[in-house]
Amino acid sequence: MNKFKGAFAALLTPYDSLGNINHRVLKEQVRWLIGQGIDGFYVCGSTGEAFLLSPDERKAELESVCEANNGEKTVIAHVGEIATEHAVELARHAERLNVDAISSISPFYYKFSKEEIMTYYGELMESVDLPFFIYNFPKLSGFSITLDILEEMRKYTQLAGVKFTDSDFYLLERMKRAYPELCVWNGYDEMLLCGLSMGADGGVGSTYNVLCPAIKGILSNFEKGNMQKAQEYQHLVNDMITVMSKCGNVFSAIKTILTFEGMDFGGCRKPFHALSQEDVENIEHAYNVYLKSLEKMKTS
Ligand code: MN9
Repeated sequence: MNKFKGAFAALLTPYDSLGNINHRVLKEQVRWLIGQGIDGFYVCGSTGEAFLLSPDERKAELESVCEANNGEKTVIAHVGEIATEHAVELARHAERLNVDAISSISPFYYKFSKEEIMTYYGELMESVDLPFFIYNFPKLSGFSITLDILEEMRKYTQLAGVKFTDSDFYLLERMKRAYPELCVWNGYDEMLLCGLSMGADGGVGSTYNVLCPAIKGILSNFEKGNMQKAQEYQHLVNDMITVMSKCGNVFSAIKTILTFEGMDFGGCRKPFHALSQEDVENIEHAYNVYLKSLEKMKTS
């Protein structure tokens, strides 16, 4: 079994009433997701509010996840930062924790040249002895990984794949076609089935934290060639994502559902806004409908 195939939850960061990371809830979440059938964890990515955390908080978060996971599922540490040195420091820390892989968004905010970004990735890959996944998220990073870039980066044996958060599925297909040995993860949960159809090996997603059984339903039915059933699961997922997206902040919406499930995640760090009471009620209603539909689908 390839440990990089399947469904990986982009973990969220829970906070206590003082605004500090709530490690107890974080560990509970890891165990709960293992019970739900998750294949692994993507730690301190966009969903984990990486850029709203201090480097020490990111390290502590990864330590708690590894402790709760206890070597059972795949752990991928997102170590992306603007400064190469900072990312390298996080990568070395992740290596000491024996994670399965590291991953990084391209350095952002400043308009770094392609060469600067390639040097960043090269130095990061060479700093540790771990498989590496490029985090391609052009909409937020402003930088898109192309086939030429992949070709250049293949000189690093650490390069293991791409987390592909984009809806250019033609590019995803071209990547898998040219480099079948690279693992490509679909990044937009609402389009998981498109990504799989074009060759993705699985997905990393924020909504996997609360919709894991439906996500696994998409993956397993796709694998069996049962497209109709896979589509039905994608509809279930998307009905939820539509409601969650209306809240403005999907992460707070997911945290709200986890709080319904008994894990008090708090909100997101400021400047993110808290959800309105109306948003919370809409999410509660949609989640109850989702749970009922899921039960029905399991028995149909
Ligand atoms: O990690 C997530 N990306 C971002 C992937 O949120 C930036 C996705 O899981 C989305 O949250 C999800 C909802 O749009 O597809």
